[in-house]
This record gives sequence, structure tokens and C-alpha cells, in this order.
Amino acid sequence: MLTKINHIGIAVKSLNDALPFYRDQLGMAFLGTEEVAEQKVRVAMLQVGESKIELLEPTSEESPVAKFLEKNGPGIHHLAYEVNDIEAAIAKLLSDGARMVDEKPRKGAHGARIAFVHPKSSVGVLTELCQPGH
Ligand code: CMX
Repeated sequence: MLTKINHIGIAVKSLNDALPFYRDQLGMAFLGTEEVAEQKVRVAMLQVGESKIELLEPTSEESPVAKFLEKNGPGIHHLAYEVNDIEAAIAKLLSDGARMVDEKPRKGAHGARIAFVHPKSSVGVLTELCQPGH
């Protein structure tokens, strides 16, 4: 069902403040920034081999990332696994009794379709299914 780790999401207070560490000090390839209105975040994507790092900055106090930052401070927010058929992956998880945040795919960064498994169903790790848009 899962093909690889697509990206690791990291919650940050400011993309401008966090980017230099990843892009300049660690030397990751910077793929650009994008606002994902539906998720109330602005994201910066960086490539590491076949996976990506997604820096997440909240755009509103109601953003799930704002709530996370308030509670935990900056740090690893979610793990995103790539799938070829997101509807089938959601159906499989639901039929196995998992609690989904999203029972239907939503729009993620770079035209991907995404769905989150609730952290209470995934041993405390917010888990994203991600079907790339290309
Ligand atoms: N990782 C692990 N646990 C998390 C978590 C995270 N990122 N976010 C919340 N939780 C835990 C909380 O610690 C809390 O646990 P306790 O009850 O033990 O204290 C529980 O989940 C409920 O958390 P909450 O703070 O009360 O927040 P909500 O229930 O309102 O929301 C969640 C939690 C996961 C449903 C919500 O954050 C969500 O819908 N997330 C998915 C969407 C998202 O994160 N989008 C941003 C990224 C977008 C992108 O990649 O494009």
C-alpha cells in the first residue's frame, strides 16, 4: 500500500527563520514555498534524496500547526507516506478500524491529494497518506 516516505513535516514559527538551516547549512535543494489555504499553512519543500522535508508555518491561529506549536513548540509534526491509490488506502485503514482525520482526500502542497490518520490511531505519530499530483 505504501511506496516510500514522501516527506517529513516539521512545524516552525517562521519559514524565513527556519529555511537557512535546511537550505544553507544542511545544503538541501530548496523546491519553493506554497500556501495551502485548506490546511491554513505556508509550506517550504526541500529535497533529500527521494524524500522531502516540509517546513510548515501556520497562516492562522486556527491552523492545526498553530495549535501544535503552542503545545509542543517547533519540531517534527507528521510523517507522510506515498501511496498510488489514496482512496484504496483510506478504505483499507477504515475497514481495519483506524480513525481517520480525513475520510476523503484533501488538497495538499504541490497538487498532491492527502489524508491524515488521527494520531490516536497511529501510536502518537500524525500520519499522512500522500498521492502525488504528477
Ligand atoms: N502529532 C502527534 N500527536 C498530535 C499531533 C501531532 N502532529 N497533533 C495533535 N496531536 C495529539 C495531541 O497531542 C492530543 O493528544 P492528547 O489528547 O493526548 O493531549 C490529540 O492529538 C488531540 O490534539 P489537539 O491538540 O486537541 O488537537 P485537535 O484534536 O483539535 O487536532 C488533529 C488534532 C491531528 C486532528 C489536527 O491537528 C489535524 O487535523 N491535523 C491534520 C491536518 C494538519 O496537520 N495539517 C497541516 C499540514 C498540512 C500539509 O502537510 O499540507
